[in-house]
Amino acid sequence: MKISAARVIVTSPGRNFVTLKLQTDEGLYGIGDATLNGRELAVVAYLNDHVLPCLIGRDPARIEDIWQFLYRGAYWRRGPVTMRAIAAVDVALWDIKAKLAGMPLYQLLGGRSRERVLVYGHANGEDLDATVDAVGRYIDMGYRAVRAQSGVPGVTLAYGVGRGTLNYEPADAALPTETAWNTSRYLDFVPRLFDRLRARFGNEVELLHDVHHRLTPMEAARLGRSLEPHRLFWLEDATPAENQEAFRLIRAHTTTPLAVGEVFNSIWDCKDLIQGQLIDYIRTTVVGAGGITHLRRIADLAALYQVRTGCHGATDLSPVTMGAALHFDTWVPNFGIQEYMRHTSETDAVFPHDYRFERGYLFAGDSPGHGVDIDESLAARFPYKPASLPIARLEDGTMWNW
Ligand code: KDG
Ligand code: MG
Repeated sequence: MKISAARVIVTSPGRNFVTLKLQTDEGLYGIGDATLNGRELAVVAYLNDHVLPCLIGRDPARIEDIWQFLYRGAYWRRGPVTMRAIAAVDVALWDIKAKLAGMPLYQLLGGRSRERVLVYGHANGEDLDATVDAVGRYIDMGYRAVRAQSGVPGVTLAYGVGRGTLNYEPADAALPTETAWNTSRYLDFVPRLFDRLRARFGNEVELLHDVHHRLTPMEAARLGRSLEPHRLFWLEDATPAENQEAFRLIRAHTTTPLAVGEVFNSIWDCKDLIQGQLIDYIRTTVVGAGGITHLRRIADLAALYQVRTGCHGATDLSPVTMGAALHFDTWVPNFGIQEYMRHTSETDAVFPHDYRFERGYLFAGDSPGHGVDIDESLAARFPYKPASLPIARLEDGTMWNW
């Protein structure tokens, strides 16, 4: 069998997605996600100009060799654009291999380690009352784990606050929206939010919170310590992790579990965090880090240090990533949790899939492959729309981490 054609499909059913379709000379095809929020066309160009011409005529069964060819062979290694392009190829190849075997992808990875995949949803509100109500709505929908984000009094456009729907999309304008940040107000507010949530919902529900890179290591340590009584499932991205060593300081001061890694794209971004046992959950996902082939290596390293997985699953990762991630989650021995932000109904229609949500869990389907397809004629009805992620500045105008 040979790869006979490769095509990139860009569609925007509510938001932009980049999908790779690899076809074989025997009629089988596989699809992979290559979406990079706000930088979609950079990955399209990388795939079209540098990756796809090298794939035609290759044996699709040689997943590992093609991965090494695209990673080592590029000379310029890593980075979000390269690793997303590699991920799209890798996932499409696993899809083909599993379809050829007539098996759901989790069977090829080693089979089931669990019956269902625990997920967390995103509750958010413009203020404390609205956020408490939003968490209640997620619990009513059956969620057992909920991420809570709230508007902060005195902070314009705090991270993670949606506009009253289940689908929060931060890439809201062609050019970046500017938001203003105030750390003191945030640090005073967050413990009050979790006081209210625990008082209202008790300890049964798992609660999570995303700092979205806004704090320094010492501020993060202070927040982690102040949230210890609220028994969070995790505190996410408490400080930027380019310097992995920074987490040592946070770790020394708090027992609140730490999660990081949605922006990582290789094992090298988290090697010290894992080996130093500086985190509890690794957030890297299939599309972010070179596909199933590389994510598996990260998970295996993490398992040695009792670090568990918590794959990124925001709506800017397409249903193809969600499908592949659910097969990975069904197999991976050191599974922690899976993020699950619901896609719009338009997106779900463009990407027919066989995974399903029930009472706080997602279930990978049993059809051969990763179980997600693309309806190309429907996709063509939603043309690409430029959209950027926001930026954050401190109140004096200094650029900050969004
Ligand atoms: O594109 C950026 C989003 O994926 C990110 O803001 C979502 O932080 C996020 C999360 O935890 O889902
Ligand atoms: Mg996050």
